[in-house]
Amino acid sequence: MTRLLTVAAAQLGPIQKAEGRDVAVGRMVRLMERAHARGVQLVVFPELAMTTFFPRHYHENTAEADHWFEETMPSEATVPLFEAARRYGIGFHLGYAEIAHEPDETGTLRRRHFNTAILVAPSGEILLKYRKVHLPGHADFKPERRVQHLEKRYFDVGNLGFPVIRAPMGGVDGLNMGMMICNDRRWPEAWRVLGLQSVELVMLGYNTPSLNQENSGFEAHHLRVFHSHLSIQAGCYQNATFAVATAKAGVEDGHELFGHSIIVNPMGEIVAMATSWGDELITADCDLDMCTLGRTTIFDFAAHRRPEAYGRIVEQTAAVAPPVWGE
Ligand code: ING
Repeated sequence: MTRLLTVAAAQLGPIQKAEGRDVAVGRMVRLMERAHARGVQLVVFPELAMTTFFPRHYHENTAEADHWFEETMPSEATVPLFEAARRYGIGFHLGYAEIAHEPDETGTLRRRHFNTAILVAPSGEILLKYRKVHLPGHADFKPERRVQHLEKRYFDVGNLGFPVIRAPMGGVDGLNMGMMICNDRRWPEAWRVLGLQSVELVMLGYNTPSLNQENSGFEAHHLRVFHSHLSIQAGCYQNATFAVATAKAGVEDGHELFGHSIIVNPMGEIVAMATSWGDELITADCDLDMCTLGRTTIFDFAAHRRPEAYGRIVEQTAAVAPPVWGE
């Protein structure tokens, strides 16, 4: 029996700092309507999908950024999404800023902040939650930067690992689904941890500036999209999985994010790509049995991986250069 799932990347155009969540959620519901008309069974929305990319804005008192976060899920702002999911029988992935009251690593109950994504079944049940592990940028104001990137200021490092669940979706009885968020896609370790759980569909949202904001060297503009696609295509090929990668794009209060959302198959091929930097729905029929070839031949992990040679990957954080020859 063919395991076929019709998926969509529901790319969002810009959300201005002054715009409320209702504006973005309204646009997202309209994208779900369009997805329903195309027979889509699972929609992937971007990272931090309901608000502007607020980590570009500095707040001395980080509590001033709390209004960008959801304290419950579903939250009042997201109810229309859960209602649309039920109405259309569509599952959805949503990226948002999460405040959670839970113990930290010392066991102290705290009000914690995460860059979070959830997978929601058509019934409204939250099937999976992931919290962003690789937080790029910096924690303190950096005057030399063109634009700040303060994810390390506003978010805790994700504490859920990279989970994969096997759950029904669309007409498929059991499908291995996992997530990552934005910068995670640049780290092969994230893909491999999902691959070691036999993931078949990776969902990821991103908000990525179209120009280098670090002022620390020349980076040709076209490389921004190239590096994003390279990372996702490699991740899919090397772990024999599909991925749906969805951008929030366009110019937010003068700051440009690139779009070019893509859906990639287990051979690493881009099977659909957005070409605007606005609200755009791209779709693909994923034959999940396409994952089998890679994971039973070239990426048959049981047959070919040699963990005894990989110690550095978990033993080291920073790179350690070798001693100079002959010294
Ligand atoms: N954004 C960017 C990303 O990883 C970035 C940050 C851009 C890092 C380009 C390095 C190079 O796509 C988020 N939100 O992670």
